[in-house]
Amino acid sequence: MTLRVGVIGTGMIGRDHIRRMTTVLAGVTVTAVTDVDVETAKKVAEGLPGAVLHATGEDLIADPAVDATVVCSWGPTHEQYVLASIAAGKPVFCEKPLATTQDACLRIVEAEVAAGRRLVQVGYMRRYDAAYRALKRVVDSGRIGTPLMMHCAHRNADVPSFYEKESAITDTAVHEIDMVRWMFGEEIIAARVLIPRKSRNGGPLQDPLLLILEMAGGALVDVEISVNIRYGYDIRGEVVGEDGTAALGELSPVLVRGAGQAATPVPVDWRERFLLAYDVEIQEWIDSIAGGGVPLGPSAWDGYAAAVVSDSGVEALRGGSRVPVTLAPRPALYDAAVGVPR
Ligand code: NAD
Ligand code: ISE
Repeated sequence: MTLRVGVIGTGMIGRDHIRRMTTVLAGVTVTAVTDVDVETAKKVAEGLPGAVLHATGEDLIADPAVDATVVCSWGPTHEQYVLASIAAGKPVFCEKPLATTQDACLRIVEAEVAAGRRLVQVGYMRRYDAAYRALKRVVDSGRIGTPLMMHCAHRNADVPSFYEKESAITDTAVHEIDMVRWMFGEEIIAARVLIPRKSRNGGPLQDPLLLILEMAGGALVDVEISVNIRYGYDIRGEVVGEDGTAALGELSPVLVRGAGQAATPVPVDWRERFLLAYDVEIQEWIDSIAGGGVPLGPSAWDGYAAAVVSDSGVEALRGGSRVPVTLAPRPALYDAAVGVPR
C-alpha cells in the first residue's frame, strides 16, 4: 500500500521532508500541500505531479486523497492542525514542538485519548540517529554501569533573526529534553539554568546557556546551548557511568591530513547532521501507520512532557533557581509507547 501524505508548511523542513518522501523513501506519495505563503507552496506543488495545492491546512486534512498529514508549519500553528487531523481520524506527523504551550499539548493528548487510539507522532529525530541509537544500546547493556551524568552540547552556527532568548530552550535544547527522557527511560524532575559570559556573536541573545536537567533516578544532564558558534553545527553527547563512559562518535567518513593538521569536516546545519536520522524517522513512521497501524515514535505524551520541561527551563532562565517539573497523570493510552515507563 502507498501512503498518501499531505504536507502543511512548505518552508525549510517541509520541503526537505517532501524531497525525502518523493526521492528517498518507499511506500509514500505526496498528494497535497499547503502554506500561507501561497507562492512558495505553488512552486512546490508544481514540482509534484498530481499533487493538489490547498488553500488551508483544514482543507488539506479533509481531502479524501490524504491518508496522513505531515505538519511543518510554524510552532504556534501546530495545535490547530494536529487537532484537526485527530478529529478526521488521520495519523499526523508533527514537527517539533508538538505545540508551543504545555496547555495546548495537553489538549492534544486529551483529544487523542478521546479518539481512543494513537494518531500523533512528534518530530524528535534524535531517537532515529545511528549514533544516538548506538549510545543508547551501550547504556542499556549495562557496560558502563549505572549512568550518573550526561554532558551534551547543542551548537548552531547561527540562528534566524526571529529567534528569541527563550528559543534556546523551547526550540533548540528541547531536542536534548526529549532525547534524555528516551535515553534513560525516565522523566525529568527539575531544571536549572546557568548563565556564562556572553558571546560577542550572540547579539541580543543570552548566548551561550547551560541547562541542567535532573532525572527522576538522580542522574544529572548538562546541556551547553550555543546558537552563534560560527564554525558549524556541532552536536555532542557523553554519558558518564559508574564503570565507564560512552560518547557519540565523530560522524564524518573522512579525515583530511595536510598543512600540519588532521581535520574532519563539521556539518553546516541540522539538515546535514541529521540527514539519515530524518530518513529513518519518516520511513519508520510510514511503515508503522501504513495499513492502519499505530505510530511507534515520540508520542503526543512525549511532546507534552517536553513542553512541560521546556517551560521549567524557561522559568529557570528568567530567574528561578531550581524549577521542578510537574506532569499531569499519564493516560493509559501511552503505556505501550516507546519512551518513559510509568
Ligand atoms: P520555515 O519558516 O522555513 O517554514 C515554516 C513554513 O510554515 C513557512 O513557509 C510558513 O509560511 C508556513 N506557515 C506558517 N503558518 C502557517 C499556517 N497557519 N498554515 C500553513 N503554513 C504556515 O520554518 P522551518 O525551519 O521549516 O520550521 C518549521 C517547523 O519545523 C518548526 O516547528 C520547527 O521547530 C521545526 N523544525 C524541526 C527541525 C528538526 O530538527 N526536527 C529542524 C528545523 C525546524
Ligand atoms: C531547529 O528548529 C531545529 O529543530 C534544529 O534541530 C535545532 O538544532 C535548531 O537549534 C532549531 O532552531
